Amino acid sequence: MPLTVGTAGHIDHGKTWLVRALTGKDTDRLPEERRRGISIDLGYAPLELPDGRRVSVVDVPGHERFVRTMVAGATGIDFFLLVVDAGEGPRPQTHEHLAILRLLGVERGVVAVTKADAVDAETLELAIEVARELVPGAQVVGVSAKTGEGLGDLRAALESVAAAAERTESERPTRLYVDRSFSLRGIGTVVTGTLRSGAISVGDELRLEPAGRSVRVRSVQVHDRDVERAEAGQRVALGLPGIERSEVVRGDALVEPDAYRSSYRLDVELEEIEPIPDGARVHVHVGTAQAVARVARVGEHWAQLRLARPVVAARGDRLVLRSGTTLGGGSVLDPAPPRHRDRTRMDLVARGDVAATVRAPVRIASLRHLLDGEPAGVERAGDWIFSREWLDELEGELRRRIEAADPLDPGVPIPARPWASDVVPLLPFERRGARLHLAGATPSLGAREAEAASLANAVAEAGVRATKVEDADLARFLESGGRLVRLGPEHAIGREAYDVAREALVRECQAAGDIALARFRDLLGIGRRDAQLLLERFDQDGVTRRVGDRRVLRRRAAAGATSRRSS
Ligand SMILES: Nc1nc2c(ncn2[C@@H]2O[C@H](COP(=O)(O)OP(=O)(O)OP(=O)(O)O)[C@@H](O)[C@H]2O)c(=O)[nH]1
Ligand SMILES: [Mg+2]
Repeated sequence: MPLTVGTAGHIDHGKTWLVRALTGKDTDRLPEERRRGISIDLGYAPLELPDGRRVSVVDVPGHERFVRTMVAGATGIDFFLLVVDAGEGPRPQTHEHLAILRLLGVERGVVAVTKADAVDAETLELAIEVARELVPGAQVVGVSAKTGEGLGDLRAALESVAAAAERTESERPTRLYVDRSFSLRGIGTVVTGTLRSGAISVGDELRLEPAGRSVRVRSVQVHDRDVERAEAGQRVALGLPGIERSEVVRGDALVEPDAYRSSYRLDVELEEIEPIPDGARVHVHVGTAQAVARVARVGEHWAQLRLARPVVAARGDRLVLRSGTTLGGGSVLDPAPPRHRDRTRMDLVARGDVAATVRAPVRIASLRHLLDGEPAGVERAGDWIFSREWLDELEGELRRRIEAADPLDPGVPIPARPWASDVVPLLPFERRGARLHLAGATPSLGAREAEAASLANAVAEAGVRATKVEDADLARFLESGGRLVRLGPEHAIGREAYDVAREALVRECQAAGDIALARFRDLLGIGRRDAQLLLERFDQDGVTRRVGDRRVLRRRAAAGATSRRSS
C-alpha cells in the first residue's frame, strides 16, 4: 500500500537537506527558493526504504508565512518526519506544525534531530531528550544531512512506522486534491496530487470540482513514470487535455462523478486550541483547499462553517482553522449541510444516524455523501427517501382534507410536488385523473340533501320555464344524477320538461323544415330568454344547428326522433 510521509518543522531546521540526503533529490527547485535558501512551495520526492518499500516524501516550508502551504502538504499524509535543529531545539513552527499534524489526525511519525555534526555530543543528547518529551511515543533519531550520520537509523525508523501505517480511506470513491498544476509542451495541462482514495486509469472521466467540469485523463504518471493506473496513496501526475492551466488550481478536487459534493457549508465537530467565538472569521484548510469562512457555533462542540467559496469534503475529513495562528480544527460531520444551525440534526449526524435526519422526501443522491451503504430505517420510493412518520402524516393530512372536501366532489388534488409520482402510489387512496379519493367513494349530497330536494322541486314545478340556480355545484351534481338539465351557467329545467320541449322542437322542424326563436317561444308559451336558453342547449346537445336566425335539425337528431317514434 503506497504511503506518503510529510516533513514538518521550523524554518531552516534542515528539512529539505534531510530529504535530499535521504532521496538524492533537491526539492527546492524554484529559483527564489534557491536564491533565498528557504522552501516556499511543496516539494516531492520518492524514497526507497531498506525493505524495498517506496514511499512518497512531501517536503513542506517552515516559514511562518507559509504555514497554509504546510497544511496543504500535510493533508492526506500517512505519517510525519518532524525535523528539529539540534542546536536550536523546538521553535514556534515546530509546535505549530505538530499541532496541525494532530488536528489532521496524523498521529504517527519519526523525529529527526538534525545538524548533529554542528553540536557537541552533550547538546545532541539534550536535544534528543527534549524531542522525546515533545512527541511522546515517536522514535527520535540524531542525524546529520551533511555527514550522513544517523541516516541508516532514520531509514529504519521510517520503515517501522511505514510498516505499521494503515490507510483507511482507500475504499472510498476516487478523490484527488490538486496540489500543483502546470502546462507541458505537447501534453497540455498537468495536475499533481496524492490520490486520496479510489484509483485513476488512463481514459477515466473525472469531475473537476468545484467548477463541476468533466475532464478526461489522457495520461497517468506515478513519480515521473507512466502507468496505466494509479492507486490510492500514490503520488500522481495527470495529463488533462482540453483544460487550461488557469482553470485548475491548488485546492481543486478531481473526483469520481457524483460521488462527492462541493459545498459552501461544512458542519464540523470542533477541536479548539484557542477559543473560537461564534461569528469568528477564519481560514478553513480542507484537502489542499483553503477558504475564508464564518463560524456559526452550534451547541458546545459543533459549528457550521460558512465558506466564501465552495470546497469538496467528505464525512470524517479533518480540517484546520487558522487566523494568523492555528486556532484549532475539526472533523467534518456533514460536507454539504442545509443552511441552518440545527442542533438536533447535527447530533443525529454526529452519531451516524443519517436516516434519522430525513423526514420529508429527499433524493437519495443528495445524501450519498453521508451514507456508507443503503440507508436503513427510512422508506424509499423511486429516487426518494423519507420517514415512515412523514408518510403517515401525509396520509392523515390528505385523509382529513378528503373528508372535509365537498361531498359532491369528494377528492383533493394530488400534491404538486416532485416526489408525488413516486410517493402517491404508496398511499391507500384511489387516483382519478389528477385527484385522490377514498377508495370506492362516490359523490353524495351529505348535509345538502334538503337544499338539493328544494332545488329539484322548484325546477320540476316550473315546468318548461327556466329556474335560476344559485349553487352551480349542486346543479351540476343533480344534472349528473339525471334530475335536471342545466341551461347556461345559471339556469335549469326539469328533465321531463326538457324532453317535452325537445319533442315539440323536433316535431316542428320535421313539419316546417326549420324553426325560429319566436315560433319556438310561442309553441311552448314561455318567455324569450328561456326559449333562447333552451335553443342554445339543443345546439350544444347536437339536436339543432343554427342557420342565420333559424335552426334546423341535425341529421342524427332527426333519425333519433324518427326511431323514437317508431319504437
Ligand atoms: N551543519 C549542518 N547544516 C545543515 C544541515 N542540514 C541543513 N543545514 C543548514 O541549514 C540550512 C537550511 O536547511 P534546509 O534544509 O534548507 O532547511 P529547511 O528546514 O528546509 O528550511 P525551510 O524549508 O525554509 O523551512 C541549510 O542551508 C544548511 O546550511 C546539517 O545536517 N548540518
Ligand atoms: Mg526546506
